[in-house]
Amino acid sequence: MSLSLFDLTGRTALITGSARGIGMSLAEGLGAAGARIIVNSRGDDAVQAGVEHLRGAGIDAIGAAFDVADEAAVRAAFERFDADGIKIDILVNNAGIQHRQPMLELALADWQRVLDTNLTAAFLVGREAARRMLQRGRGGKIINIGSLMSEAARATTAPYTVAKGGIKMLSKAMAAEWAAHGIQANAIGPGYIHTDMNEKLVADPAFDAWVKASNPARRWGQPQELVGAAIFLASAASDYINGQIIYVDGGMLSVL
Ligand code: GCO
Repeated sequence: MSLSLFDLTGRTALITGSARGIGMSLAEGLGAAGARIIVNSRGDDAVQAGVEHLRGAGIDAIGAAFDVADEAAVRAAFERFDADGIKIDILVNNAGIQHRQPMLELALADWQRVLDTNLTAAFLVGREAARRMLQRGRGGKIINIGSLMSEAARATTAPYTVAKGGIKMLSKAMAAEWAAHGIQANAIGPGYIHTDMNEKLVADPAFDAWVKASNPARRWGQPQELVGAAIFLASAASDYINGQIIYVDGGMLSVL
């Protein structure tokens, strides 16, 4: 079998929240596999820095700064893609925030903010991307970034947990409506990955020890370790896979 099955040359990938962290690692990985990368974040400066970083690595990259949780901003961004002749073949709904607080103390505004960014945004961006994939009749790939919290809860992370559980089911809903049109929608569930969002957890000796004791791999994951699953789900290798979630967690969800 040829490795061209995993070749993304000629495809364009929009990765939301890709100016840093997991999103940037996925941008580097999909770019190295041949895709043109659209870097997204809310801020122009962060997007431009991400584009320059990727270009420095020889990756074809452009930027699109917009708030993925703002319906009007998402629509306007896709209208700009249309006007510029940019056709998105691969969408990675990666943008996400964390808010750790016991539910009894949690303000509705914080609950809503996490759900808007971590779940509703995937619907808003997915809807616009799928609309165009259907119109083009060439199918496409949607990869939603879930979490261990797509499957299990950790106290003090309720809105994040609920949103990531929703990401798993949104991937199935997308498959239910769009798979017949050649759009494969799936999810990746990262485990405890050493990113800036988790820096405080890594630095906490008790939490660090818990992650290592609870994980058969006995270590935190690295963002780059998500790239293989992303290339797989972004490529022809997954053309008959719909509505699945691949946990890249060292086995943490598989053991007691
Ligand atoms: C936490 C962490 C987790 C990880 C990751 C696990 O507070 O427990 O932020 O949510 O970020 O999502 O899969």
